[in-house]
Amino acid sequence: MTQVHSKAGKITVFGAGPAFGLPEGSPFVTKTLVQLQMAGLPYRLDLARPDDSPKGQIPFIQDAEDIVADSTFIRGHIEARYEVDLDAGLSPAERAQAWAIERMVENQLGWTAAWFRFFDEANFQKGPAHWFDHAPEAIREQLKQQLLDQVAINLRAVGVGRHAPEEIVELGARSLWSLSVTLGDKPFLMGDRPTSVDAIAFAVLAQFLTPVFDHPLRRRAEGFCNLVAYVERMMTRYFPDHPWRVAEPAPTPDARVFEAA
Ligand SMILES: N[C@@H](CCC(=O)N[C@@H](CS)C(=O)NCC(=O)O)C(=O)O
Repeated sequence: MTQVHSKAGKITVFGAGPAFGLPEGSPFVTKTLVQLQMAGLPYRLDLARPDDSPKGQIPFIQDAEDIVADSTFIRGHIEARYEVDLDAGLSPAERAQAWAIERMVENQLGWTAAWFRFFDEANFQKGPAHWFDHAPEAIREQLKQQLLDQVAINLRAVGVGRHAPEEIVELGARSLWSLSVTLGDKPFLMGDRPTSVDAIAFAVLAQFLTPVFDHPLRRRAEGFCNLVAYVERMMTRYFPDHPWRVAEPAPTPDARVFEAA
């Protein structure tokens, strides 16, 4: 499946494609798609597996002869090559604050949502388990277990996976509160117009709020009305055709694991 955002685009973004009620299943790919739009650069989204990337993760992009992996380095590439500043208008102190928020969202908050997606059995079955729908039946369960084992290692490495579920909720809720207070009644995190940090904050918050998965952190996120409105605002602005939270969408079976192998 290929989604062509603009026929004129020369930048190809490699990502997961729509999934889980979201326009793009990976929050880091979503970040890149939003930042490309912020920069006014057309793109084309193609499906890829993390193994296809030089860094073993999505997103990565191809821009003419350059392949750039990792959303933050992709942003750096965009800003340098196309002479855009996604944080234009921000003071050095505001840029520093935005970076700190981004690190919290990427390196802590996102992992708390990931725990409930992979280690809540019902959520796993509705979501990531479908990545193996096209695998040979004889090895399907083994592959799911391998995935869970790898995610568990990652979650332990970042610390989140060492805690009880209720403690993970408290950690995640604290960061949701932090985002909610930072946003306040502004339209975007750093003020009246979107800047780079909005791309990842939106992407990760949408992962919490998608109706496909049910978990205590989704309900905590739903309690922050300004965050709910913020995600709707960003979704309308950057993915106007996406039917956001209109109904419980069917999970998107993702065949790329075996079709691309
Ligand atoms: N620091 C990376 C993180 C990217 C990332 O975690 N991507 C996930 C998908 S959301 C991935 O490819 N995971 C596969 C893996 O880590 O093996 C970035 O900003 O691009």
